[in-house]
Amino acid sequence: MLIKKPSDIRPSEITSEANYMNRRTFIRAGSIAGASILAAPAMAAVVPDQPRAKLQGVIESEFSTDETPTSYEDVTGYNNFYEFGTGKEDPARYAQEFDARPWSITVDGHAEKTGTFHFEDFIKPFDLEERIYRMRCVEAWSMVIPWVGISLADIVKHYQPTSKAKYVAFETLHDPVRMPGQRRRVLDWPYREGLTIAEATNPLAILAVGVYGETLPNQNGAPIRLVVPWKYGFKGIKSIVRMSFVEKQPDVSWRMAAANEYGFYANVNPEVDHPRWSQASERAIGAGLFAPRKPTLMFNGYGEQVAHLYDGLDLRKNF
Ligand SMILES: Nc1nc2c(c(=O)[nH]1)N[C@H]1C(S)=C(S)[C@@H](COP(=O)(O)O)O[C@H]1N2
Ligand SMILES: [Mo]
Repeated sequence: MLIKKPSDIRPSEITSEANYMNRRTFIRAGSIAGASILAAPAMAAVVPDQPRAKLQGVIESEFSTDETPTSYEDVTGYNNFYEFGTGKEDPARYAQEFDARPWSITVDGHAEKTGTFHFEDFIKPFDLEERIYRMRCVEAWSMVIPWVGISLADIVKHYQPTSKAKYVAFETLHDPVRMPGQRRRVLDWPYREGLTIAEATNPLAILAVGVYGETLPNQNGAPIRLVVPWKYGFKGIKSIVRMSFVEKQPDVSWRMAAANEYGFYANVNPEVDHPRWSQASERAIGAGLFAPRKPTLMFNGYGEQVAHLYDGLDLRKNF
């Protein structure tokens, strides 16, 4: 079971859980009230510009899994971030000198509000939440990661996309001086990703700014990266500098590289194999060499929350 239901809550947790839910309801009621006195979030999100700095005012999310998180060492030492090399240990080694400040994010396309914002101003209107999510890489390994992030739905709504906006596209910084892996054409830079508006406004999608209660290490996508727990890890684009509201399905990096292997949707699906390997089971990073592989769950176990997004869509064709 992934997400706690009331019946799973231990008696000792009930008081804090109830307080938390009340606070959450209050916060949501406040944001629905629009321009009223309750409109401001409980906390203006603030993220220190130092690596491994403690994040303050983080709300616990109701969406967390109750699985034990993967160790900090594995979460920050076994990564995919081709801008810093293609080996799993390259990002931790070669991203250390990267300075993720100053940072700005451009919001453009079909939205009422657009512009270029300092990272600090971009995150300020929102709440910071800790969400412990199960992550599944297309390479058939998985982790459980305590992200700290902002609801992507809240961010999207803030910019008021128009009816023409059918997708949200994201881009990573393109700077071969600061990101040495971009000097090789292993991908068509910048790294690009996208979601439908319905996916981007699903409550499970977040833009993460921290992990394990601290600011995001460079190798995990500082200062801000996407996390979509029901999709393969490659959808979780790192070090985002652009968010565009677009009408047509955007180009996305791995599909551009190999359209027969990687689709736009990239939903975790044990029934649809990658052309070169099975997607039916996964290896939990940190569980040890002899630990049995775990069966992979449809939508990574988040089906109850997201299956409706794909009603009527053939998930074999739209992989
Ligand atoms: N910009 C960028 N984002 C990226 C990647 C990348 O190479 N470049 N790799 C993706 C892949 S394949 C995975 S599995 C996740 C890994 O995230 P993590 O290292 O924080 O676990 O990042 C994704 N985001
Ligand atoms: Mo991945």
